[in-house]
Amino acid sequence: MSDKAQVRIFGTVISTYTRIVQITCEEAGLSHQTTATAANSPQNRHPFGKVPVVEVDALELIESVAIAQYLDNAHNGGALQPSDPAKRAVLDKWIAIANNYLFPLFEGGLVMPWIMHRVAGFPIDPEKINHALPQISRALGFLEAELQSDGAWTRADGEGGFTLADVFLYPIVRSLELTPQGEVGIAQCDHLKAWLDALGNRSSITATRWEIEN
Ligand SMILES: N[C@@H](CCC(=O)N[C@@H](CS)C(=O)NCC(=O)O)C(=O)O
Repeated sequence: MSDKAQVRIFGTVISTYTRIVQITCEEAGLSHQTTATAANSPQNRHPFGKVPVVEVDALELIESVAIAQYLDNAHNGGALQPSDPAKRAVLDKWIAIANNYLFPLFEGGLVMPWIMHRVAGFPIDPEKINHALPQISRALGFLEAELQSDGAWTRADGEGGFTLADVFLYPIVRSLELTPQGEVGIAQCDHLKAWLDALGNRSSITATRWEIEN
């Protein structure tokens, strides 16, 4: 597949999964353009009302795993994914953990309530936040413990290189850190904080920063 495609991304301005696709484009050296499209708008073509939707190489793609793998395979020589089956299983495990457990927990418990508060002035419901905190705290403890072992996503390629696991996990964990309670929780996890801070300087991450991070 030819290099240097133009990627058109349709997604909300502050969206974890839109950022995941943007980071993948940056890593692959692909130029990309995001058109603000609300998930619940009639313009959104995702059949389940999610963002992003992507146009690239005359394809219309949905679902961030499929999109990120396609961009990396077709335009980046698969550099973000190990080919060895055992290492591949570690990578896929971490992407699944990010999507199935961490994103719903962080997004519903803290990230969305705070975004709605900051952007649209919705009141914060302390009861709802307090209800989510023990589970979020357990999840952060799990990530911290994994980072202290060889099983973490940072070893997904067996060597500690940057992979699609980082691409998925960074925006999910970073959006939690942008909430007051998430910031406190992550500050107590030395390894997780160090990983976030180190990636915070990577060019694909700085190029896709949200305005609320500045
Ligand atoms: N499985 C989808 C998930 C996408 C997703 O949940 N996107 C969020 C924004 S980060 C969304 O569309 N939220 C709107 C909603 O759930 O109503 C993917 O991987 O692309």
